[in-house]
Amino acid sequence: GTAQIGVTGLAVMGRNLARNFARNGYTVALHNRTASRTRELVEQFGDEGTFVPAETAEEFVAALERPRRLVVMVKAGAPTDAVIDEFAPLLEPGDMIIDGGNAHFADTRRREAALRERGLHFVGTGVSGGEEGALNGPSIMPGGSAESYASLGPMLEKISAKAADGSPCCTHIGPDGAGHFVKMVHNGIEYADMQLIAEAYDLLRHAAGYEPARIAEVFRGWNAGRLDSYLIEITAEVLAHVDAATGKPFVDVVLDQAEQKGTGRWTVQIALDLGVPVSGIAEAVFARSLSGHAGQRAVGRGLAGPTPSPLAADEAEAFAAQVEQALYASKLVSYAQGFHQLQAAGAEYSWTLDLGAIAGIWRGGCIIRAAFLDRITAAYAKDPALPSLLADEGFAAELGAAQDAWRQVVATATRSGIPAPGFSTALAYYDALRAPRLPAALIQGQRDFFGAHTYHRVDRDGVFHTLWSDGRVEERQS
Ligand code: NBP
Repeated sequence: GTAQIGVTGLAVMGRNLARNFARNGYTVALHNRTASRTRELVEQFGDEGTFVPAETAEEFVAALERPRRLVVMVKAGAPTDAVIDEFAPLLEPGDMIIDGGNAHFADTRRREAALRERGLHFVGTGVSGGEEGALNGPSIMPGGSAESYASLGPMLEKISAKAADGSPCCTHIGPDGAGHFVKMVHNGIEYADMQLIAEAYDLLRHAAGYEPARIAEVFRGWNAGRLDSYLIEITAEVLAHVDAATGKPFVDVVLDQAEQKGTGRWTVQIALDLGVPVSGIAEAVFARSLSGHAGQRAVGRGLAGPTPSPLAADEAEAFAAQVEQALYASKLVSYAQGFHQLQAAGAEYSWTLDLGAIAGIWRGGCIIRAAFLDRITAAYAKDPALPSLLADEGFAAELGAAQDAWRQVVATATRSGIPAPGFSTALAYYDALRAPRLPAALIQGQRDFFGAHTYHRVDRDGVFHTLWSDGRVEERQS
């Protein structure tokens, strides 16, 4: 075969990835379960590069140069297994199957182990940036063996987005499911970012009394500062948009029930298993879920709230500046939590994750791209063993400077009866980290009381249980 790469699964994502490879000079073999999609691609975009269309799996495999690089871009789940079962028997040792779908990392670990037994490389790869990214340069998070990356990496780096400094938004993340894991946490962080931005909007609208067009202006201003990011930029556009049919702000004609495809939920489920407090991501997932429970929300219409006390015009401007501080601080906390989850997963699954490099490849081609990610890369460059992003001096100083405003914003939200779960939980996390003593000591006492679950002491080593009926303390074998 002559094709350096093949793509099977030619819906929006696969088609655009195939075109991206072709536009970058690679010969691309094409295959899809329904052959009409393959023909359509060649008819519409055949002049963009060199394509080798194949109708059958055998033709497709024969079109590829060896070792074969076969990108699977089908619906995640059972379809991915079906495609693997179809192609694996046709492949030879050293060949690579690259799964670019949104697979659960546990499925990727299972598939990688099974294919490794047969001498095949399975490269679970996170691809971010939607169809637009797939065509013009996504952020790419490949897992799998280092050997496969040596052969595949340069091609993926070539078609990836480039950061402002020109570096590719693609790096070898780590073995087996590491790439899909990192993509999942990326999506979880995206949920938290979106929720925090939405809370900032809600507060500016209902506490400061700003109209959507005015809030769009505020966001444009923020986008010129440290919050400079794709999500802030598009938020300003959405808020400035006027519905053509009604002449109303677009945001006022959209049903306020947020949907989700599941990667945020996975992030939280796995964080619970790992014991990592990703409260910002969790609140974001719960907030979407709450928004969709129309029946529960109908009950809320009968519940009392505070007497409205809108801010005066001169207070509103100062408040908007405080919201910027609260948003930045809360964002920093949710990134610190997400990176804690990556750190914990690295330890659990024996992946050596380069956290600074991961922040680096999110600078372009993906939804959470932001100027701020350079700072995260710099923080890990300064100290690769940083236990938390909040341990970085620069970030800690910014949180210290933001905290008064942050507290004011959370207090205003509470007083005004405006829900701000993202801001509130981020602040609670910050304060919990700062606390010299946590009431966890009391919880240990309760556990020992009702279940003899034992406790450790601050003044002596060992495991203890109090005989609660008479106050005597027993030392237990640990
Ligand atoms: P879809 O997720 O809609 O999947 C459609 C493709 O899967 C078609 O090529 C279809 O073939 C193929 N397929 C199915 Br369904 N069942 C199959 C089976 N049993 N055997 C073989 N092929 C099968 O496509 P997409 O939206 O392009 O997404 C592709 C992957 O990329 C997904 O895993 C998705 O989660 C991920 N992703 C999507 C985005 C995005 O923005 N859409 C972003 C990032 C990642 P057919 O033509 O014969 O029906």
